[in-house]
This record gives sequence, C-alpha cells and structure tokens, in this order.
Amino acid sequence: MKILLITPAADPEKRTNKGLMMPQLALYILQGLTPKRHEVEIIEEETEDIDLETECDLVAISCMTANAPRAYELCHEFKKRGKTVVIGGVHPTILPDEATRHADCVVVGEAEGVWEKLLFDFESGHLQERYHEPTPDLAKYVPKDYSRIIKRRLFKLIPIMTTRGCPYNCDFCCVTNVFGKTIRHIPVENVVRDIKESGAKNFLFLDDNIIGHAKYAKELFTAIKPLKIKWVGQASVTLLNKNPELMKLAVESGCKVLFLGVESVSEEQMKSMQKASKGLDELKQALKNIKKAGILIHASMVFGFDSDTKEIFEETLKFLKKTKVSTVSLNVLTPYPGTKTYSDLKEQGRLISEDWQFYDHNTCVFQPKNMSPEELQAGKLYVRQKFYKRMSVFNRLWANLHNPIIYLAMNMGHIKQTRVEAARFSKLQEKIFNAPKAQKLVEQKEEVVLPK
Ligand code: B12
Ligand code: SF4
Repeated sequence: MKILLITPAADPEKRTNKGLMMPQLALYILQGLTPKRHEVEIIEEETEDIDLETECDLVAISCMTANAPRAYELCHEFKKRGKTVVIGGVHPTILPDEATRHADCVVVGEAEGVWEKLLFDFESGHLQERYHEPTPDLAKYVPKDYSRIIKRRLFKLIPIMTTRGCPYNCDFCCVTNVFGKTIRHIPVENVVRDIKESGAKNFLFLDDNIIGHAKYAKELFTAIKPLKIKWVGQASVTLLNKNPELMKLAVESGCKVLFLGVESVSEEQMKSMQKASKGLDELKQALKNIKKAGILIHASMVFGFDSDTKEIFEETLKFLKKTKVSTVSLNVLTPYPGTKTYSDLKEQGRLISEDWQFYDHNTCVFQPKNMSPEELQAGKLYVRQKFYKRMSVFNRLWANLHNPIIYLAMNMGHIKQTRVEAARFSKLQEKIFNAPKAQKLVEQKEEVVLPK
C-alpha cells in the first residue's frame, strides 16, 4: 500500500524559506519503521505543496500545537476524499481527545513500538482509534533515508536525536509530558551509523540537552570525533560550564554552535527555574567560557513571565549586547496545552486566545501580569530590531571571530526574519489583541475553544 507522511505548515500561505526549513525527523523515523513492501511519500508543507488528490491508502500527519489547526483541516480534506487519516506528534499526544474529533486514529507518544502494529491492523481492517506504547524501545536501529534532504536543502543539516525525555519539567514546557522524565538514549553505535549512512557532514542534534547525561555525552562525542563532522546542538548553560572537559570534547567532535536556553535575565525568574544558573554573574561567566572554547552561542530568551515588567526589554538587550552572543531567539511565553503555565493562566482567566495557530512562541496569547499583551509583543520586537541592527551585528562580530562565516550567515537570516516579524505585528493587533473575541475568551474560563 501507499502511505503519505505529512507535516503541515502552520500557515500554508506564508511558508518558510524552502532551502532553510528544518526537516522533520519524525517523518524519517516513520519511513524507517515502515516495512519495505509499502511505498512511502514524505511531504513537508513548509517547503512543498500538498496534492489532496494524491493516490494513497493511508495518510499520516505529524503536528505540534501551532500547526494543529492546519493538520485538522487536512484530516477533513483527506477524509472527504475517502482516505483514512492517522495523526500523531506533540499536540495529539497532549490532547488526544481533541485530535480524535478530526482523525480516524490518534497515536499518543512515540512511534517506536506502535507504527508497525498500526500498519498491520490497518491492512487487516482492524485499525484502532488510539495507539500508545508507554515504554518504547529505542535500542533497535531505525534506518533513515535522508537523500531528499541532501538533494533539496541549502545547508543540508541532518537532524539527529540521541536522547528522549527531560528530568526538569519546566512550567512552560511540554517535553516531559511527551517523552517522560527519564532520559533515554539511542545507543551510540546507532547514532554513528546514522551519521555514516547519511553521507552528510553537517548535523543538528535535536536533543533538548545534548549533555544532559554526561557519561553518554562523553561516549557520543568520543565516538563521533573521528568522523570529522560539524554539528549544532542544544545544551544547558550551567551543566556545560561545570564540565570543561566535556566542553572541550564537544568542540573536538565538531560542535560549532550551541542553542542555549538562557530564558530570562530576571533574577527572580532565574531562581524559580530548576535548570537555571545561580544568578546573572554566573550566567555571564558561563557564556564567556563557552565562547572561549570556540562555540558560537545562539541564546533563547522568553518574555512574559509574571516577574517581567516593562524594564525587562532594556535589561535583556543590555545583557545580550554585553555577553555578545552570536544570535538570539526572542520568544513570548506560550502556555502550551498540558503545561503548568497553561493550567495556571486558564484558571486565572488570563488566556486571550485558544486558537492554536497563535501558540507559536511568537505571539502573546495571554494577559501578562505587568503589561498589556500588545506591549509584550512590541517589547519583544523592539529588542529584536535593536539586536539585529547592522551596527550591532558588526559590533558583536569581534567577539565571534572563531567562526565568522557561520556568525554572519546566522545573523543575515535573523535580519530578514526581523522584517517579517515587524510586518506581522500590525496584523496581530487586528487579529487578537483588540478583537472582541479576545475579551469573550477571557470571560469563558472553562470552555476550550476549538480551532476552526
Ligand atoms: C527540532 C525542533 C523544531 C524544528 C523542526 C520542527 C519540525 N518540523 O520537526 C524547528 C526549528 C523548525 C521547530 C519549529 C517550531 N517548534 Co520546535 N522543536 C523541535 C525539537 C527541539 C525537536 C523536535 C523533534 O524532531 N523531535 C524528535 C522527534 C523524533 O520527535 P517528535 O517529532 O515528537 O516525533 C515522535 C513522536 O511524537 C511520534 N510522532 C510524531 N509525529 C507523528 C505522526 C504519526 C502519524 C505517528 C504515528 C507518530 C508521530 O513519533 C516520533 C518518534 O517517536 C522539539 C523539542 C522536542 N524534544 O521534541 C521542539 C518542539 C517540538 N517545538 C516546539 C515549538 C513551540 C516550535 C515552534 C512553534 C517555535 C517557533 N516559534 O518557531 C515552531 C513550530 C513550527 C511549525 N511547523 O509549526 C515545541 C512544541 C510545543 C507544542 N505543544 O507545540 C517543542 C516541544 C519545544 C518545547 N520545548 O516547547 N522546532
Ligand atoms: S525547557 Fe528544556 S529543560 Fe525545561 S523541561 Fe523543557 S526541555 Fe527540559
């Protein structure tokens, strides 16, 4: 039979740059888990159109919260055309009852240990409404065909995930709900095999914290060092700073850029986050050490915590300029369903929209404590515009000379994105901040408003 594996765009009208968009690993895992007798076609809507008339037997859709409305729309379109639709991923895992209203079958949690059984059931006419494997075995090697990424993508960055699960369970994050509290590892030899079989040289480790388990990280870095690859990953600032030997090994194994969840420069907020460093001075020193080791830093900041006042924007800008990080993601606190942040804000009647398309780290969908949603959105844009001013990029270059080409390429991408964000700001004002719907939603505390 023929299976269509789809990841929808959050907004099919405004898609991401074709060559730059990160491929979605889940689809390649599903393809690898599919018995060879079936034909599989992958469609990533951010980079290509979906032909609703495509001949196929089964449609499988993967989605997060921001692209869930589009995923549901596709479910209905395919079902109208007589196709059976399976849905899985972060959002259906957290809200399976909602997903059941749109798809024929919902997979809760990971695909390993489920997908083959699901295909067998479908073929024999016994597809169930829901599948869930609570303890998936990650030891089995899943071969992945990355050739379409190598053919189509500009940077040919191959996604790899070595671990699942996170012990921290931060209030605003849903990773622990999806993958659990215990860190589970893919055997190092399977990661090495993935790298070798891909034939690529540039990799993106998707792990939430590549050094979360120091012993495993050491084993991994030692094993990939001889492969002479370049990689980008995410890590905890504090843990990395505490382990200079591991930091050195990371660099020797090809680490060029690290995404670091700094989240907030507010001392009050830092104290409340389990994974954060002890204070601003420790954080500054840690960033300095990481840069000194030869790693470019992409910091991730979040605005909108209850401790944030309007001063947070200038304070953050000052911090970013002082530490001279290479690039930064400036996010709005987003109350993803299933998180403590969501249930707290919902209980307090502070959600101004439950239209999932706006749950994207970029849009203020709640009433902040010390400012208006619009002020939060404007403040975030202000920091972005100042940080990515050409002069600011030039001033930071001297502190990032260990990798000037990557530094400039990353900054150019962000300068472009800043223009897109500025254009989006006025549209948001019309759509959610001043809309009467927003006020209505604040009043309807109990009822979840489903996306259209
Ligand atoms: C890499 C990544 C990205 C990449 C690539 C995204 C992509 N297309 O995969 C980029 C940078 C583009 C990205 C963008 C965004 N991301 Co992101 N991203 C991640 C990250 C770090 C890893 C995702 C991943 O590949 N994991 C590994 C794979 C194997 O896991 P998986 O996708 O969940 O798939 C497994 C199961 O869920 C299941 N499964 C998944 N789909 C399906 C489908 C079927 C049919 C079946 C059977 C099973 C199944 O099987 C898989 C294997 O077991 C996660 C954090 C995390 N730990 O997962 C955040 C994460 C998924 N992202 C998140 C967010 C918020 C975003 C953005 C909104 C942020 C932004 N403003 O840019 C956008 C949204 C993009 C969109 N299309 O809507 C949130 C999602 C929260 C939520 N409730 O939606 C996460 C959890 C981060 C976090 N800590 O909050 N992201
Ligand atoms: S934000 Fe990072 S550290 Fe916190 S729970 Fe999510 S993945 Fe873990």
